[in-house]
Amino acid sequence: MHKRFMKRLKSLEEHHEQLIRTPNVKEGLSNGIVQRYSNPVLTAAHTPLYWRYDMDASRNPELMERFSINAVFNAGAILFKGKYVMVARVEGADRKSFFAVAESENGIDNFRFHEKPVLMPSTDEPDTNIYDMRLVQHEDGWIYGLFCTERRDPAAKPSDQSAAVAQCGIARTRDLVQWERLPDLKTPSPQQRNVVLHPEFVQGKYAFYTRPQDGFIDAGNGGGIGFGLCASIGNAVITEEKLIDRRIYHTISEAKNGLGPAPIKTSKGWLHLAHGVRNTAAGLRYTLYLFMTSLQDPSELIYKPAGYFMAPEGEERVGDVSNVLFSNGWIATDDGTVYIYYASSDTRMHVATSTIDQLMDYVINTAPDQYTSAGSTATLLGIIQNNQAYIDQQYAALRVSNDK
Ligand code: M1P
Repeated sequence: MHKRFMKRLKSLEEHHEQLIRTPNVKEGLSNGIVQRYSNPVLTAAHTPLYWRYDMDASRNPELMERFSINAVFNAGAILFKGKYVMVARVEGADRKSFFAVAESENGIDNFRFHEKPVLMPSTDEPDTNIYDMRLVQHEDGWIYGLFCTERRDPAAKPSDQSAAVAQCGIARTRDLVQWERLPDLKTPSPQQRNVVLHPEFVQGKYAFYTRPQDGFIDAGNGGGIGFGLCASIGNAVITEEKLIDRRIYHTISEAKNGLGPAPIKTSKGWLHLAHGVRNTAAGLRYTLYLFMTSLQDPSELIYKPAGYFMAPEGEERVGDVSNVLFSNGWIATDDGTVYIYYASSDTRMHVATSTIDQLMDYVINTAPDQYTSAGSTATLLGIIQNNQAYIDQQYAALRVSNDK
């Protein structure tokens, strides 16, 4: 029996190591905005074997999983001590999520989880579920992790075991190991998800991007991505939320939207990555979009290209919640490279790369939404007109080759 156990353990270890060491290569022709890669960077199978299996042959003779992992997704990201670090949402087979740190030398592959998951302290009101951390190195010196804390709706009837209240949990750390939990953010909205801390003080205060919503799933009257200031992070209360990117009929974010990671400061403005959600006959569809706000006032929208810049493709389309791309982590390095960490279909993590210059060019020089078919056609006709010299040359070449 011991021999069988050891043989199985060796195979599991070999498969696991092979998975982690699989090199990632650039996938297909980039659209000039972002470059996708061939393999996911983190999956449930990347989690350490010693999390999932009891390695003692006498307690676990069949070497079966004792703690199954369902998915690894929606990771926050940060460059920490020269390493590309993700704090991933790891979801067990029991549906509870927790955070775990994984790091890589190059940001593209070879992500390996730290030995233990994060033991997040709770507030006086214990969390039922915590997920989707946004990491930010704030100018006050702390690394903050803002995340969603979910608890059963106290007003729900006993027959309703799915009604929940989502709020923004706040924790801070200096080493990504010890976390200090602060009181949850208070806002005028009954529910909050996708809250992000701005990396700099604004008017001497902590600045938050919010996503007010009436219900757990429905945004309801929550009009879009909001912005609010508060003097203290130890007792964070936002009394006024200003809408900076509202939901609009017949756009990619007509149902709801939410900010992804903390914005990146560029020479022309704050670069933001967000997700937009629209309804379809097949359910909700989540895509990613970019916009820019002013350096003087990060709540003032200055550029927003029409539509998405990334949508689910190929295997990204399928998972626990299909047709979803979600990103709450990106890293900009000193050489101008941007590593966009995104999850597909609430199941796995991927990376796409770009540069600050490319993303700024995309955001500044791509036409905004005109909100009608006629408006979109006019935008397209403008591009075709600008390309007239190229088109004439193409058709002239075609005529020559047809005449031969
Ligand atoms: O299932 C898709 C996403 O749904 C929620 O995001 P939002 O609040 O914007 O709708 C979150 O639960 C997120 O974790 C999840 O990926």
